[in-house]
Amino acid sequence: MSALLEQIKENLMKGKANDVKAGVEQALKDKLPAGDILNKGLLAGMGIIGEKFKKNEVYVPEVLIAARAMKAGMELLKPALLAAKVQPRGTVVIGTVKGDLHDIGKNLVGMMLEGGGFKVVDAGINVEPAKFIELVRANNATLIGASALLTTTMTNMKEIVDAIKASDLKGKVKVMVGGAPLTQAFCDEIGADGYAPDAASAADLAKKLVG
Ligand code: B1M
Repeated sequence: MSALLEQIKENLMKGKANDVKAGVEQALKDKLPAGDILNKGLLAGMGIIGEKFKKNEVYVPEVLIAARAMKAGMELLKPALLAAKVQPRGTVVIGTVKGDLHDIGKNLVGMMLEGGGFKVVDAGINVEPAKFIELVRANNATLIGASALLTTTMTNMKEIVDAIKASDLKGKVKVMVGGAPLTQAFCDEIGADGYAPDAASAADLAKKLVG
């Protein structure tokens, strides 16, 4: 692999946003393919951070800093990706469910999904099932990521699953759920398509479900 792409990957893992930007700038000047800069540089670094996060080798702050470096690199790379017609893996609408205002975990999930190559539409917090569906339709998304941090709001996830099943989106859009009080058993009980315990696993699961 190009030493420059390796450098971008390493700098992203260290969260050095300015160095990532400089690396991407240089790679574009050197006419490296935009897809390689994305996959072998930025996404490769974010993937390793995700694995380390799952194993508790790095924590939330390191992930946030790496994600910020990723964002800085992506801003420069976006025009080249569009020109090269590099497609995202898919579009995910993420949000915190109705009645719930916690968004730190949801934001982290969004960053890891972007780091995994997905386009992410962030519906925000306190999101009604109808809003999830509206955004899915508006963005041709194939996955909903619903987050809940309260035992009193996690039950609202079933409404999203039921609303999808009752609509013409049934079979076309999957629902992934997560948040501290959730379990795989709860996911099965409400008929969601998948549960992920943390942000890195959410990106892996999204790839399995629709990637
Ligand atoms: Co709240 N709160 N809070 N709170 N709060 C908890 C969740 C609580 C456990 C604290 C406690 O009592 N020990 C408790 C819930 C109890 C329960 O239901 N079992 C609680 C409560 C009770 C409340 C209020 C009701 C308090 C009150 O007003 N009486 C109130 C509710 C407001 C509402 O939502 N309607 C409330 C309010 C708040 C603040 C606004 C003050 C603030 C939120 C700020 C914000 O998010 N912008 C807040 C905070 C910060 C917390 C704690 C301290 C931290 C949550 C957090 O951000 N964790 C929390 C206690 C705790 O967890 N120690 C607590 C870090 C984050 C990275 O982790 O969100 O779990 P987490 O995300 C993880 C995974 O869960 C997973 O990936 C993430 C990263 O790996 N994940 C997904 C999350 N979403 C996912 C989606 C996926 C996949 C994985 O797929 C789509």
